[in-house]
Amino acid sequence: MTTQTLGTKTVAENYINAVFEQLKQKNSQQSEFLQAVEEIFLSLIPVFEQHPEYIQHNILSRIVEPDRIISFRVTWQDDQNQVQVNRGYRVQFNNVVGPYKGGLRFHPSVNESIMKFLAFEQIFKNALTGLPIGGAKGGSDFNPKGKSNSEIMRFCQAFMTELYRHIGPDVDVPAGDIGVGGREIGYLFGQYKRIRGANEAGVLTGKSPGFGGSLARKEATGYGLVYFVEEMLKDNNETLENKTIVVSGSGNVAIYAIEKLQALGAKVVACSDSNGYVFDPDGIDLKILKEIKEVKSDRIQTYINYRPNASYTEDFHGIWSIPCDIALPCATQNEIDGDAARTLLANGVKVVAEGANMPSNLEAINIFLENGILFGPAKAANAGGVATSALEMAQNSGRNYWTFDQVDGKLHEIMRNIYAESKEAAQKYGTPGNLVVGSNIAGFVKVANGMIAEGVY
Ligand code: NDP
Ligand code: 2IT
Repeated sequence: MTTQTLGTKTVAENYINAVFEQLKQKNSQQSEFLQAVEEIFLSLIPVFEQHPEYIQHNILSRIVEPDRIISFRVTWQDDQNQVQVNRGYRVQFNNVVGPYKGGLRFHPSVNESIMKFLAFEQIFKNALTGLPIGGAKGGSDFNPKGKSNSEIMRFCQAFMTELYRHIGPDVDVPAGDIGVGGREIGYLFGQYKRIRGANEAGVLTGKSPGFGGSLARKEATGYGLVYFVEEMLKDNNETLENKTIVVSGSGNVAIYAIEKLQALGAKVVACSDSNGYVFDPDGIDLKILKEIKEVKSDRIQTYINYRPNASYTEDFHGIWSIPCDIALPCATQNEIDGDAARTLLANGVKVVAEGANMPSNLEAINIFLENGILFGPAKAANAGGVATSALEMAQNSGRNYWTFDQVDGKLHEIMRNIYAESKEAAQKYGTPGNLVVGSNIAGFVKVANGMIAEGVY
């Protein structure tokens, strides 16, 4: 662990350090996974000091080991009839609170470490929503960029041909993540249905509302993030009105965060993709952004063809040098390092909230917290997506649909509750205002208590 815990001697700290050391030895190559675990472990020291029963039940050693990791070959044919091979994963980490639940990521960087970090975080995020969902993640090192629609379809069908035997509406319910949106979920669902010979709508979420999908699921992560930021601001007698905001990424989470921010009177001046970022001093034109990304699947660079005052810079990380009141990283893990955090700080940022999973590294988080920045951690701030997935599961079980406003209203309430619970846990355990500690503890306690109640297994 970092110096924060070195040289200390309490029973709780010794236990936490020992489990982490063992984990490091066993998983020495898995830097993202170790990073996610370290962040949570650092938050849990006060909890273990007050709850020796968690040590007695050896909760930490149990919780860091996934229930199972499924890895499989995905073989498919490209448009030139060449046979291609990718690796697929599903990490079923913990189902104490409910069926395994979490997205699928299709991106060339996908490996076991990234799958495990995402699935591990999902356990606590999902518990925080207050809904009965456990933690999982899956995906493939398949690169969707440049693939035709037919290739995407054949890949999704091949992926599901292996995955179907491991999932089910009461077992494990995948959804989207990077590179997996409504189109991919449709192809995956079609294949699952054909293989099973039954329409089990609740096996996947993020479906089209035409065949069991929930209204507002597409918008939910971005909207939920903004509802969470509103709560943070409200506690400081502030609103989003006229705030200057930088949002990284230009995918599902970024687009719908921008939509809600603009509806609430904020000005979003920049967004990005993995090649670079655009700065639009007049405010990002959402209609153009949607046209580029959702209709044409084009690069963000083309935005400047439509907007003469906008500029493009070929450097994804440079986006954090744009002065703003609020920064919302919505692209990927570790996109904000210590240097980016210091730059944001020097330029006067007041609020940072994470739409992506683990976008800030540990150094960046510490810089934000030490300098009094209002910091909304991913597990809490981006939980609106998976929460609405759970609402989709509820609608599928009830064989009905709720209206957009009904779902959005429930999402709003869930985000308010997550904020309140995280804030309360931070206060209770001696770090008022620290939502990293608060959300980690609030999520962890639900899972740990469930593990004790359900017995050793
Ligand atoms: P999308 O695939 O829709 O969009 C991802 C965006 O991030 C794209 O602009 C993409 O650029 C950029 N990006 C992806 N990988 C990288 C990278 N390695 N470096 C730089 N830029 C990158 O994904 P989502 O919007 O769904 O997901 C974004 C983040 O939000 C992820 O961290 C995901 O885990 C998290 N999240 C998503 C939820 C959901 O419901 N979808 C829920 C909660 C969290 P490019 O097009 O160039 O690849
Ligand atoms: O990281 C996430 O929470 C997601 N990608 C959404 C998962 C889900 O099951 O909706």
